[in-house]
Amino acid sequence: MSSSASPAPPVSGGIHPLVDALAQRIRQRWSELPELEPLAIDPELEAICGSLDGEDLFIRNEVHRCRGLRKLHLETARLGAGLQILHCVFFPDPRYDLPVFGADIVAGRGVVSAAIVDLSPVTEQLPAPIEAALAARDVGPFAQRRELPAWGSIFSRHVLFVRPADAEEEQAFIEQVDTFLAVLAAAVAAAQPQAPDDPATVMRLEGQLRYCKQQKQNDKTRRVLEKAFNPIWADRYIEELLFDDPVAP
Ligand code: BLA
Repeated sequence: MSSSASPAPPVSGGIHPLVDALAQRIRQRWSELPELEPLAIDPELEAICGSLDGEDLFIRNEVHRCRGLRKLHLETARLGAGLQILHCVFFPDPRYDLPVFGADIVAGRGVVSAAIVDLSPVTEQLPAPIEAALAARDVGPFAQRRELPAWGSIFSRHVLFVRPADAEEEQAFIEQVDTFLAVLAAAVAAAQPQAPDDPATVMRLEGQLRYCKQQKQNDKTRRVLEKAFNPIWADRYIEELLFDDPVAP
């Protein structure tokens, strides 16, 4: 199911090898999606550079869309005090019966404290073929699983939330993300759109709105962005780029 593993590239500009390797894998996977095209992004948000307490600060944002997914967002960032982040969310077009793909890595001073991946339902349950494929997967070797915060009720029962113990577990995490993306790609290939005013579409739009609302309760994200930039900027960034409310198709 996974593609051939390439060796982790050297640390470049202070990017953690796991962040870099996972970003490469995600880009490779999205390049295989149907009708992939870049979305316009405010140049002020595309590449952000600065410094904080003498540390380099940067954010790189890439945004695409494809058939079935309204927004594919990948952010790689270094946000002071050695904090490195990979943030990735694929938001479905609500006309399609598809879940939200999300992945997040937080690394500080070379140690990955949080690695999470999920295909999250926007209705009561994941679509049956996705549920079956995730249930059948090899769940990996991870020794240190982490407990979800309360707002994490949006995630599926297959969510993987770990602190990778070593390079081997970091590689295993990449393969897990790859599996989730392959399961999503198969669902995208099979999905057929429903009408914008179909009750199922409307329900999925509401589910996606709920997903965004819950994610915005993650104070840890907000705090880091407020410290690196400022509260007004952080709020705009979260509301307009990270978890903007979906509009009706
Ligand atoms: C946790 N997210 C965190 C933490 C930080 C950030 C600093 C605490 C690290 C830790 O608990 O070890 C920061 N994450 C960011 C920032 C961005 C980011 C600044 O993405 C973006 C600019 N978060 C997401 C997505 C998911 C996610 C898409 O953005 C999951 C799909 C999950 N992050 C997530 C979870 C935690 C976390 C579950 C743990 C929260 C907790 O334990 O309270």
